[in-house]
Amino acid sequence: MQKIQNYINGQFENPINNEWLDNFCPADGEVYGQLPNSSKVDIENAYIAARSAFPIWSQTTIEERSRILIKISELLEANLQRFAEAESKDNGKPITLAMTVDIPRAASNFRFFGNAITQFSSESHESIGKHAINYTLRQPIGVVGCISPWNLPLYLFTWKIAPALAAGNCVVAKPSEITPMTAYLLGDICNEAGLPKGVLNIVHGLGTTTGQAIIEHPDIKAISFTGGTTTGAHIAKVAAPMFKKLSLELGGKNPNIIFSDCDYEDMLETTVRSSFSNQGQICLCGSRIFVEATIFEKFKTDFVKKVKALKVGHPSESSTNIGALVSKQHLSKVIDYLDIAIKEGANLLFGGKKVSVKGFENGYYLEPTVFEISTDECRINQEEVFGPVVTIMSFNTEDEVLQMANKVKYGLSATIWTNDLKRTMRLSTQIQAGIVWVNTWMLRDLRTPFGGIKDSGVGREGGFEALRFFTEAKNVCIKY
Ligand code: TXE
Repeated sequence: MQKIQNYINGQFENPINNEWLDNFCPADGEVYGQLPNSSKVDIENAYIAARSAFPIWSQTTIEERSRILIKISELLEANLQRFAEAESKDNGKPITLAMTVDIPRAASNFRFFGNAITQFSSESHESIGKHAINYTLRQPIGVVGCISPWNLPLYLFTWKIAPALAAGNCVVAKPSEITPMTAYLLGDICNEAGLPKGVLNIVHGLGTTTGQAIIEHPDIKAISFTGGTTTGAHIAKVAAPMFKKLSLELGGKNPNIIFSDCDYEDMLETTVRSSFSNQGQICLCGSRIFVEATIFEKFKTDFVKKVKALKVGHPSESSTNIGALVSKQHLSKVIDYLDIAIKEGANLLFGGKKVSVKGFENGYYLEPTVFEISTDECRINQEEVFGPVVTIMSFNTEDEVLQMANKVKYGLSATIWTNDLKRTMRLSTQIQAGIVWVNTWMLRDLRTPFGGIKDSGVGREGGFEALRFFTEAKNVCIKY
């Protein structure tokens, strides 16, 4: 059984209290490893290492920081297969997804921010008539905390770490206790790439203890967090009296709005993906599908036919479309929502049952599930299920669908399918979301801002937004 360790000051260490947590493989429900159940003391040690590394790292030239980040990216690419296998085993996601999305994107995160920092500039303003010049310094904050979830483990972990490091900060990071493996493997890669000791520290453990120690730490002055909305609210409350900078990327309940004038086949293919990729466990998944009444019946038939054809199977098989859900607890949360939907009168069009995969009967598999609903007020359409479950509902007018799209507490992303330019402009400005896709889904350009409004969070990451978050702006005014 593999025991993973914390990565502190460039070295691998057991937790001080020698306490361990089990790590389950979602594909078969077996314990296959252990991870540290770290305490406050481990976080303090990580903080001390980061603080000691900060004077040198923050003064390291931009070229050198960039070179090291790009080297990490290259090493991740060279180890693609090994990382993808680890990610798939730890999370239950199809290996094909880990090979084509998760690990390549983790490598891109380092490459992107390694390059972006060389282009990150600050402003200067001449105060005409006052004989003064102002310029703004963008200084690293110091030691920052990065806390990431289990759905896209290395992808989201590195999405935070890479800009934090690029900007000259030192980091105390905690991956999800449910999927710690690739973050653990990253430590060796960082050493090989020449990242100085203490610049990045990775501490494993539970959110309520290890994570809590990061957010409570008085000298960790910025926290970048991705996870559930309830946890996000808790972090905001703890951090507020210490005036920490916060970037919170939280849940979503995203509308996918389909008009009859769209490119139908493209829409259908993409809607299957936006519904069920990663077992529906992506905050950007379009779990509320609204279809214009004139094509509703056709869409219903075609969509359900495609969903029926998806293969639920062991994540390591290349033919698998839908792997295992991340944990037993999460599977049971999703199943509870199926019961709630039925009780509330939703019409089950397909799915809704656990799947027994031969040889892996204890794995956490669930059929992709489609409900037809007649009111958007039901819980299955309002609350974040975060599983392979979607609702479909028809609409008649643009105004009606806009109202329904906005009538949830979340505001992360939205997708619109139409070829009508004026409608595109009207809806994209009025939809309450941080990200709007038109005739596509999850097409990401890393230069663009990423984040949500309402209960989907505060702050933006991506591109220079992330570098702004991880720096303090200081204005200097010189009179001459
Ligand atoms: O997330 P948590 P959970 C949603 C999804 C899911 C729900 C709960 O609906 O069902 O959130 O998932 C750490 N101080 N998303 O419980 O708890 C925790 O250890 C500091 C949406 O798994 O928010 C982990 O590293 N840290 C989402 C991270 O927070 C704490 C992705 C996320 O865990 C902490 C995942 C604390 N007190 C779930 N408590 C998205 N936005 O993509 C927990 N953590």
